[in-house]
Amino acid sequence: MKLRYAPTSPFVRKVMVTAIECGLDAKIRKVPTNVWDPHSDITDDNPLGKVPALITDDGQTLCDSPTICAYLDAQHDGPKLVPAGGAARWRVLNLAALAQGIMDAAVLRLTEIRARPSELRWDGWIERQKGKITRALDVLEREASEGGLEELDLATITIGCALSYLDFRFGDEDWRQGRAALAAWHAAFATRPSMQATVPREP
Ligand SMILES: N[C@@H](CCC(=O)N[C@@H](CS)C(=O)NCC(=O)O)C(=O)O
Repeated sequence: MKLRYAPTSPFVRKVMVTAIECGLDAKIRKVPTNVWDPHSDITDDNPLGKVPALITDDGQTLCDSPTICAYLDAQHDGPKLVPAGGAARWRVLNLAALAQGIMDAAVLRLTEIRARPSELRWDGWIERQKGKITRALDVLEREASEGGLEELDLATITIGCALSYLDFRFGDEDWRQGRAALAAWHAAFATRPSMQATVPREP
């Protein structure tokens, strides 16, 4: 398998952590990709021009990290990262979607701040994204305080990567303030070898 990746993307990190936790990391060749380079060939693999994109051994290209993670989860015989059915399945998928939403909002915020000319910056948009992050974090704090994040699954992987991304890009804003349970959960989760092996770095 081949993974088009960027070392700072939270979506890519989620895929890489998933690959490690599923024991598939050694089967994936990682191809560094700068999606913002106008000469990048990423659109040959992903028409959306985004990373991650996974090219499977049978030549399919998969885009969007939830799809890629679902594919990887289907390629191993160990405990599955998404329960096969019942209420547990929808809970994991929903929490994963919530954490994915934090990533989406954080990346949109960063793009607005970094990529858009300052005279065109839309502060209302930035505030809107911040609100999404704050409300989602409050839900996750409740989950953590009720012991709802104890399993290793797609939800906890996505939450761990989303929180670490906030530290990486918005480290001056203390998401831990008033969220002691989530902070403690994240501190423990971040020590997993899969998280340690994928710490984001500027290229
Ligand atoms: N929903 C996608 C989001 C992927 C995404 O937005 N990746 C960013 C990097 S963090 C990207 O490639 N952006 C380039 C663009 O939007 O053109 C996923 O979960 O994989």
